[in-house]
Amino acid sequence: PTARYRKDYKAPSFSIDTVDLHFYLDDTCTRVVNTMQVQKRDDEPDLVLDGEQLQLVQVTLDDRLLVAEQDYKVGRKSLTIYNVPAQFSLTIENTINPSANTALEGLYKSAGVFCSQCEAEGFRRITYFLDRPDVLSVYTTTLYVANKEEYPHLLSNGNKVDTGTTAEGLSWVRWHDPYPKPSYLFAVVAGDFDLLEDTYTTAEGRQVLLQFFVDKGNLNKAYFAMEALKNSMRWDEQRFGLSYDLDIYMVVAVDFFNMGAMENKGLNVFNSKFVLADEASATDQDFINVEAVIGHEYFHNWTGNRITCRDWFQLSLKEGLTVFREQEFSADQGMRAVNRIQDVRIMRTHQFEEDAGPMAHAIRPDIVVEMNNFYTVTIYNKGAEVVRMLHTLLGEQTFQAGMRRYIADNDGKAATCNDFLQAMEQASGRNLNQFKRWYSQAGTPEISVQTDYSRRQRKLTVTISQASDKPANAPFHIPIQVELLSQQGEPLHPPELPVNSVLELTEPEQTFTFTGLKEAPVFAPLANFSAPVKCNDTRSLDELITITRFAQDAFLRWDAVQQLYSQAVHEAIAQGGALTLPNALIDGLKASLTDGNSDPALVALLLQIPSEEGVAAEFKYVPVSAIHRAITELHEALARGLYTELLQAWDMHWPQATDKQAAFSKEAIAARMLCNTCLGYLAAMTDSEAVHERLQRQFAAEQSMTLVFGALQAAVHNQHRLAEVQLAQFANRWQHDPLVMDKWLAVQATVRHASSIAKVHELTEHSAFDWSNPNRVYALLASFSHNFAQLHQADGAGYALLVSAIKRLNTANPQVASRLLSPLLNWRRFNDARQGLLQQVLSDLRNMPDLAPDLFEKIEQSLR
Ligand code: B3K
Ligand code: ZN
Repeated sequence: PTARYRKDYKAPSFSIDTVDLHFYLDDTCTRVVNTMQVQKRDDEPDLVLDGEQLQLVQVTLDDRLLVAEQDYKVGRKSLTIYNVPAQFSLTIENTINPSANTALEGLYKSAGVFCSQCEAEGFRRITYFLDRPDVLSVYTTTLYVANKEEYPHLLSNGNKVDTGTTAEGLSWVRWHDPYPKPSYLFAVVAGDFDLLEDTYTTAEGRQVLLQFFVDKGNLNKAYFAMEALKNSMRWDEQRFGLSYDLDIYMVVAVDFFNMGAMENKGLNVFNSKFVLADEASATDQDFINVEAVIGHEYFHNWTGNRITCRDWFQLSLKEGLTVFREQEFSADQGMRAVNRIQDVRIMRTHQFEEDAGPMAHAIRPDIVVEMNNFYTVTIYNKGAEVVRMLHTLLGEQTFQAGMRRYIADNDGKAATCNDFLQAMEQASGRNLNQFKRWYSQAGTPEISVQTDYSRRQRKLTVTISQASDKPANAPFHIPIQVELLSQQGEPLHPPELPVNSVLELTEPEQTFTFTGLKEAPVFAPLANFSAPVKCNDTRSLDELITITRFAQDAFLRWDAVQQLYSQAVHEAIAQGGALTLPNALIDGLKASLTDGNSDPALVALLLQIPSEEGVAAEFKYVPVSAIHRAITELHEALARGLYTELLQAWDMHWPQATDKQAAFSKEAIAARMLCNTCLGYLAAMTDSEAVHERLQRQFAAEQSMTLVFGALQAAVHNQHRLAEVQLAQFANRWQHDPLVMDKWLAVQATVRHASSIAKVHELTEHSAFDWSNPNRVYALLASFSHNFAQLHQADGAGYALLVSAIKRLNTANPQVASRLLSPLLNWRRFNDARQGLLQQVLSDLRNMPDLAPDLFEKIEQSLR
């Protein structure tokens, strides 16, 4: 495998204006006939098309059948046509084997359904093509099947324009997509589904037919997703002024899919877990995820499809921006603070970790071996944070003006991150030159804050400095939203503080002064997590407690509590002694738990302690077992210290959590969040009858998977004596539903106990598990790979378990294998013994025959 560099970008030598595709669908030998109208764009004599795993049948150029070797050459991953004219029609006929396609990239057949996945470079597994995002073509697609009963639905992008039967008796359906698009947005689906239909009328007055195709018998689980789609369409009109542009929008839910979903023009393909949901089988979080992913794919129609990426190095142009839009959509649905805190957790545990490891990359990377490896938390979530920083700096109005400008200037084109920034510059009149470094520099900056108060001058001097974990980095332009509080907790707004409370740090070190302050205020930086940075915190316990009680911003209050947890954990680790929590913290948590007026969702988040993985990310050298011990002690200390209040809170919120009238209201969701959190601690009190009874009561709340699974998770993770029976009952009740059984697999893989390794091993033999289905592999093995202390067991048993799975998936499904590999890459941060074990498993993997490029790239980066 070879690396590609961003700096080497060269515009394509040919354009392909139209593509006329004919698919003769067959399980093992699908015939593809692809006719393209091609034009030369420079003086390149030969046309070199991409193609992988294709059987070429014949090539015709302007009605002339070409001769192999003389007119063209077939390479392992290309087809070169010699000396082509300035303008010509080219017809390529080839066959593919969809049944043998276990990598689920290109055209594949699984569970009786033909389905395609082309992003990033899967179209070349369907036919020979210029498979790059800056080649935009108008597609017409005809699908032929022998047996219409087996495949009543034959789908592709755009509008259905014709149907018929051939002389040989094949049924066919033809689709035409009027919008030029890159090949990665192409899709076909053929299968037998139940169909849910609705309509939406856009602000422009267009009547859009909305269709959801789901597995037979699952129609009642698609209503929520349909509502989410309509909400997304309305929201994008209201907040961004963007309307849908075709007369039909289709969503197909499939069971075999490598990732969440795919935004193919007019024909989204979804992993069924992000479409299907009803209360008995899906948790509130599942519903929230469905809404978010439906929104995300819909929002791509403008940010991704109408304006696409010039090359794959620009991936964050569409992904970062679309995640930002998705986050704003979710927040506008009503739980903004809760969403923000959850997004920050993802950044801190996963993105900071990636940025500190061997695969660290800027949101616009410079070098790529396997593109599929770059659908990362950095490109997606940090990309969204960078867009959010622009939004913070510019404000909603100016940001929206920038969006309008971006769209006006780039609609119908393949754009770059710089095009986006230029539109924002033009709309705002601001110079974003320094801000651009967020696109080119990897790593997590760390800011340090020092305050100095002069009573005589009534003046606060704040010195903020920034440092980077990547020595070559130049200073970033960092928006730091702040709050100033009096000792009594009143908000202060000295004249020097800008109206939006955003300080702009552009130098390595900068001083800000605030006057007219009668007493030393509490200075709280990074409100709303205004920048994806670490903050070297030296604030006193008293200051942190003031923030937890009085900050206006929910993230600041939450973060101050996180600081207190983190301090306790770090002290316990440093001293090797027992963990102690400040009384003021315990008292504060007690007060929140029993306060009937505080938002139970936010209380639940306050009680969420850092994960082992999250704590590990704070260490340069990771003390695995000390972290494990400290987190266990923290969990137990809270369970013991808050026992009475946890019970009280559970009892207080139980009626709301089970209120049938308000089933999916914000209030009910919040109540269930808190009941689950309380039980998650209480189940550690294994001798308590009161807990036993509530665990049983909540597990019996059959109408709500949120509650049932919350109880199961509490019992299993605390190794409560109810765990075994509940696991058995749950399996018995849900064995017919693989998406629910995924939860059952995951909960067992995440037990923070040495027994989890043997358990996971045993579960790979269970009938609920299936190596060929990515959802099953993620549920069991990816879940285990984040069970930090168990993966990193000193004897290497955790590594062995993961590595045998990776070996097994290397050729069958490299994308899935590659996801499992990531937690093993950062070996330099462990002790000598673990370093040795990890280096050994990585070089073992490297020596595998047929090592997939996805794995090759990561292993090389890690061992270099
Ligand atoms: N664009 C797709 C991801 C494709 C991943 C290819 N390995 C889904 C999304 O981000 O919306
Ligand atoms: Zn996306």
